[in-house]
Formats: sequence, C-alpha cells, structure tokens
Amino acid sequence: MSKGIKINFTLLIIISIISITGCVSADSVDTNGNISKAVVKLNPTDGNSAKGVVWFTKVVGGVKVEGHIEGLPIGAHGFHIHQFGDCSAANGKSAGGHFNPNGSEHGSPMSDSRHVGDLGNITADSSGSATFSFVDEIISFSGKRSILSRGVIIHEVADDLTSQPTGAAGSRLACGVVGIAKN
Ligand SMILES: [Cu+2]
Ligand SMILES: [Zn+2]
Repeated sequence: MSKGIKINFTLLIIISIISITGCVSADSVDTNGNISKAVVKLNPTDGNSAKGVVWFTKVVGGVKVEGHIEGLPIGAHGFHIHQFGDCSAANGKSAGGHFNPNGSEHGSPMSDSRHVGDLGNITADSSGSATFSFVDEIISFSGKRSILSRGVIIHEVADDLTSQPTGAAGSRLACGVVGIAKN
C-alpha cells in the first residue's frame, strides 16, 4: 500500500467515527429507536397571550416535565395532554378532549384513576410566568400511553381535579404539539 492510500484510509476511518458518534450523541433517539426527549412549543390561541416551551425527558421511574410559560393570568391553570396534536382551530378545540387511552375518569396526576393526559395544574406568579419541573409516572414515549404527536393545552382556570370529564378548567389559552426533541 502506498503512503498516500494509507493516509486516505486513516482519514476515512476518522471521519466515519466522528459521523457515527455525532449522530448517536446529538439525537434524542437511540440506535434502537428509543426516544429519550420530547418538546412542545405552546402558542397562544386566538385573543390570548400565553406561550412557552415544555420539555419531556425520560428518567428512572417516569418522564420529567419541565417548562416555562409566560403571558398567563395570575394563579393556577389546568395543564393537560389532549388527544390530538391538532392546534388548527383558533380556540384550540381541535386538540380534542384529554388524552385517555384507557377510558378512565378525569383526576389528579397522583390519582390511580386519571386520564393519561392529566398533568394537573401549573401556577403563574404575579408576572404571569409559570416555571415548573416534576416527574410523571404515567406518560410515556412509546406504546398506548405515548404522548408523541398529541396536543398540550394550558387552560384559562384551575383544574379542580374532580369534575368530569375536564376538571372544569375553562377555555384553552395555549396549544402545542409534542414532537421528538433535537437533543
Ligand atoms: Cu386540557
Ligand atoms: Zn382529564
């Protein structure tokens, strides 16, 4: 083998290693297709100002939910995964009802009986911002309970965690669709 060919061959190997590891480490989907992180960008519905981003990260025992929402009225707001990843309607109603693949009753995220999409409430401070982080044991990135491509809704008022089937959380202030995160 001539010296020139050897150098080219070495370069090729180095470039291959960089591109392979680059793909694996910079993506939230591993080589087996398992997803580790998802994200939703929430946009205000017609006439409202609530907006923000929520990240979903696979952790031991569940999925960590971390977000920051702005432009909210002060106080608690119902926060749910809804059945459809469809925010096309001006009022957000196209996202359908709460994501409920098990046909359960509406409830608190801590309850045994809840919709998969029941994530409870987020609370806005005096500046209209809500920052939150918690782990949910029910939502998933695979199978029947997968939240990928589903809708996320922030509501006008608090979810009372009891009223059927919506928690009486009022109208929809912001809507977004859960997608696979870049990293
Ligand atoms: Cu909702
Ligand atoms: Zn519900």
